[in-house]
Amino acid sequence: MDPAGLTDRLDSLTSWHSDWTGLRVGVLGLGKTGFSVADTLVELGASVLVVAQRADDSQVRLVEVIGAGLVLDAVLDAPPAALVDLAPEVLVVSPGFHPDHPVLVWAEASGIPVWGDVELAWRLRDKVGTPAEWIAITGTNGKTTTTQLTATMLVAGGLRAAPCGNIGIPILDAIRDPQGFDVLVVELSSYQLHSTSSMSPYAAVCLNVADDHLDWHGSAEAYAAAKARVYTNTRVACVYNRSDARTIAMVEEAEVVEGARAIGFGLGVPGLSDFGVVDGILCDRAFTDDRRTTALEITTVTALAERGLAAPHTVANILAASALARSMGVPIEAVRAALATFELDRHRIEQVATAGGITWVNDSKATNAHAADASLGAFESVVWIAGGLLKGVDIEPLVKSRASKLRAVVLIGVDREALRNAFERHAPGVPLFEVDGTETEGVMSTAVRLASAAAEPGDVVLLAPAAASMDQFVDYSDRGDHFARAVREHLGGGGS
Ligand code: UMA
Repeated sequence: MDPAGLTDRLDSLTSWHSDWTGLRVGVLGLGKTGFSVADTLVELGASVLVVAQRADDSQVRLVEVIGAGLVLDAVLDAPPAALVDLAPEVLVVSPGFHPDHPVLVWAEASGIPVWGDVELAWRLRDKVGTPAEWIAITGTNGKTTTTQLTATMLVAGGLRAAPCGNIGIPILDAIRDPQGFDVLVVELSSYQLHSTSSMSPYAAVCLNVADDHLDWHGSAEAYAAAKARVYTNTRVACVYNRSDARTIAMVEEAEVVEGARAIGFGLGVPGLSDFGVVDGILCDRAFTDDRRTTALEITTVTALAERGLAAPHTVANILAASALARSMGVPIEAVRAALATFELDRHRIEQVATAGGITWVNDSKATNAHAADASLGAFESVVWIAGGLLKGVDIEPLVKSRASKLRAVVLIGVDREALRNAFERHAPGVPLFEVDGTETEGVMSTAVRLASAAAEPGDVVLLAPAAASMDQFVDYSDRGDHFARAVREHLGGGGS
């Protein structure tokens, strides 16, 4: 097919009910995303070839069962012959593939359009009757909590809503749910936004932007530009963080649908059209009849503190979720009801034990400097367990700004040198211990032993690594589990 004809055909594929039969598609990756893409496209009658560097046995069998082709190539430094022979009309890429991957470079040079699964899902969203509205959530930190909380608020308001996307449920699985949804709350990573262009969400938020995934995007600007795409074509509410200049600029510069409102959130006193905090009361000053003179009370910081939800960044996430839910017309009473039962997922500022006046906190989810900064900000005097894979991010500003509240630091992981240098330069007075070695088992027990020796009554021992975990652990939850187990073993039943 000539390039113009090809473009026309792809442009016309905007519905589940379009004619996808015979469309030649390469699917790159065979994790959660790749399988959901292949399964969907085979169902639609497309001709699908999956290409991946690795896959487990059950995934390989499932691809056979659904009737897609599969090429496994551990190196994959060039497009496999079978993919070239297929001459795909579109390539659907899994988010973990780096944009410079040889197969993506080949696709670009060959004029083959590259979509992510979110792009495909947006086009297919009308499978089950009236398409669900989408609420799109991104940001460096807080995405998953905000996504879960928003979905909980929508359900409390009587809507059929589901969280999906980067949170772990492929969005193509959500749009194929036989019952359908009123609203999908879609957590989007910067990787997914990079390969999405048609989406037009009802409401969108970028919670915050700090350096992360620089090794993937190449620069802080490219990373922020990917995040900014969340607001493109937003129809009703662009929710932004009043204390993050980059999210404010994103909304100002976004191409949104005429009439979309900008709604701010932040820990300070809210302006008109904002969510904020006045005298310890979380308020909605955006969706009230008389927002000039009144604000609606959502809850209080004291009430949140009783339920472990009062860390400043958690309060910010609650305000953002409230803004998104209220933009969909959820009554304030339903927002309150959702907050009364909501619990943070594990590994997020999770109190593991207290013993001898020392509190042990697992915030393994703090996989970058920004998250670790928020975590350190929630405590007064900390023995900090940090380190892992730093992902190309400069750790010095964090060490410099938080040095004054550190009793001691325990370094783990492969990228210790950058952290050690940062401490030598900016916090030479903070006692520093290192856990040598990279095998998983001993790391946390040694770290816990060192931290325990350094901690004094009143201190918090905080696992908030500011780094990814894959150098030593399966993922952040595995890292957190190892920490919690090591703490319990160390305390030997002496903690609570
Ligand atoms: N693969 C290769 N070569 C590569 C990269 C991937 O062959 O260079 C193949 C392998 O077959 C591998 C598969 O691709 O098994 C994995 O694909 P993937 O890494 O894109 O991951 P998925 O299993 O498809 O999961 C993805 C998200 N993962 C990433 O973005 C890395 C999941 O987010 C998401 O939950 C899922 O889609 C459903 O939408 C996880 C994540 O770590 C939680 N996200 C990052 C984050 O939150 O920081 C962005």
